[in-house]
Amino acid sequence: MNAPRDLPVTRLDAAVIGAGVAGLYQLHRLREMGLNVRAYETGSGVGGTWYWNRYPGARFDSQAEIYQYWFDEAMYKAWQPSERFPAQPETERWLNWVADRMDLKKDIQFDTRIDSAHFNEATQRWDLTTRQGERIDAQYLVCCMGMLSAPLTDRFPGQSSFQGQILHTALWPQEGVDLKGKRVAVIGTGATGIQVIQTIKGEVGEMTVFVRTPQYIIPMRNPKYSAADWAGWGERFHELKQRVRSTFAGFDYDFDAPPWDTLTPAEREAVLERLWDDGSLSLWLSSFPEMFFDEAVSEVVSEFVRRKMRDRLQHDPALCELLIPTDYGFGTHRVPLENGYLEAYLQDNVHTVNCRQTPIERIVPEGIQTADGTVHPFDVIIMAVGFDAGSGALTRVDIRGRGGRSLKEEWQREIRTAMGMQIHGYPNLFSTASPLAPTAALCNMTTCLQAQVDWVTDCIAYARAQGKTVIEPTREFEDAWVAHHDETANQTLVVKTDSWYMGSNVEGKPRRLLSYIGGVGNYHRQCDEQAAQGYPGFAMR
Ligand code: NA7
Repeated sequence: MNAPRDLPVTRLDAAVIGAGVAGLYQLHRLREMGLNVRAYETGSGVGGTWYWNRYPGARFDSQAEIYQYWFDEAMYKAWQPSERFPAQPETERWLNWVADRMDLKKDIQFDTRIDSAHFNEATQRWDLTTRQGERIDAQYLVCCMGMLSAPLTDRFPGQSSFQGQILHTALWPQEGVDLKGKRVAVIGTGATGIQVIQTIKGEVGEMTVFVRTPQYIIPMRNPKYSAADWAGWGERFHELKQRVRSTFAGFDYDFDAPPWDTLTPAEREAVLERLWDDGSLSLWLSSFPEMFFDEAVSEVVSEFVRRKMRDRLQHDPALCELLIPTDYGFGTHRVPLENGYLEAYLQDNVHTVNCRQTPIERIVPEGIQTADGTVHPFDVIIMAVGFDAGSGALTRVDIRGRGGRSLKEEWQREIRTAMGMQIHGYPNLFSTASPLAPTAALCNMTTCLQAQVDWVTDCIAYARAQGKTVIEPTREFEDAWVAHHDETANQTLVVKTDSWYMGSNVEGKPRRLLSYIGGVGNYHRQCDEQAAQGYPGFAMR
């Protein structure tokens, strides 16, 4: 299938899709290289995740000192985060400030959705069409479309019949939503649902939370940052920049507790207590790696967290049964940070529906009907039901590679990439935050996105310096990467737990751990080796 020929054509060296954390930096790097490059963004502003996710309570849970760009020390020092875990409005402001400082917006086309991208074998270039009626002819296509950018909006039958307001958290209206005194439903208790619930609990009239899978949580400690605090982080700029690239998950903490077997139960408990009190993801990503491999260790750590949760739920048997996980291990899927989430359920105006016992059947004009026939009436339904993660951003676009192969069709059978940055059969297509790299989930996003952008840029520069016009991973290298990815994943307990990490939240999605779990440092070492050896896993012509 070819793109329509009668649309106006823009000819580029490189087209970047997306103007979030990765897209902004990619645009900067390719522009710096002297390429004629343009970024295309569906939103009306920069920010990606931080443009779309405006729901109440949205914030990141990487510390501000490492959720940063590392290419400009002065820029790092000039921005002053207000707290350790800033909320969405501040992060959106920050990304706008970065884009303005780098003068990036003049090369970003907003309000533009790329509908198709076809590799033209005659010209060896990409042919893109936009929904707005434009064609783009580019040598390189770099997809910086985010790993959580394809929201699952059509989740329940009857959604359009609802007479109140129905909202997916990732498509929250810019003007906000007045929830004061309203009867509000929240469906979903993932990281997003938790942020929503704890934030709106004091504003709504009545709130009913539809809980299916309960979550382990860690209370967030979120102190304000003064100018002096930030100056202190600024002094550590070079050290942090190096460190985040080599730790397990791209944070400044790492698994540095002594081996589990060498400690007494009391000593283990002391480590867990210390990390719990840190109020960050360190309990998950820098405590005992053994919890990812050993069921017995996993159970001890899980029980530690359950105990904390029971205390906060005042040992209410029904709430504990509903809200404390028992059938999967702590950290085998995303652990949300929270602040007052569990306490919401102790309020008189907060009610629950146990979707394990009475699943949601459909949305009706008045509200939500559950399998027992009950209709729960609402004014507003908030769907915090997640995303087609990792692969969804790419499969929403009609991407066709060599021989007309369709990425959507291929990934319906099996999701595969070479190091998460290229795909065999799709020459000169690069991507960030895609499956089989740590950026698909298990990384502080700014760390891994920047490293991927740097790798992509260096790869393009290398090929050009060699006089090559086309780069594509070999089938053998991609096979080897997939095998390495699976082997690493299958040693862990993560593959046993259902969640978006495994693609199991989307019906029919092939099961595979989306994120590379061999560690960020290890991943970067392998990427660096490919580059240092002249990209032996990639064919250039
Ligand atoms: P998640 O983590 O995928 O959470 C989605 C939630 O929605 C989860 O609790 C689901 O329960 C629930 N859900 C989905 N479908 C249903 C139905 N049909 N009935 C009841 N409950 C349902 O998405 P988030 O947006 O919270 O977080 C995604 C990532 O964004 C997060 O990990 C951070 O990295 C940022 P289930 O677990 O399927 O039983």
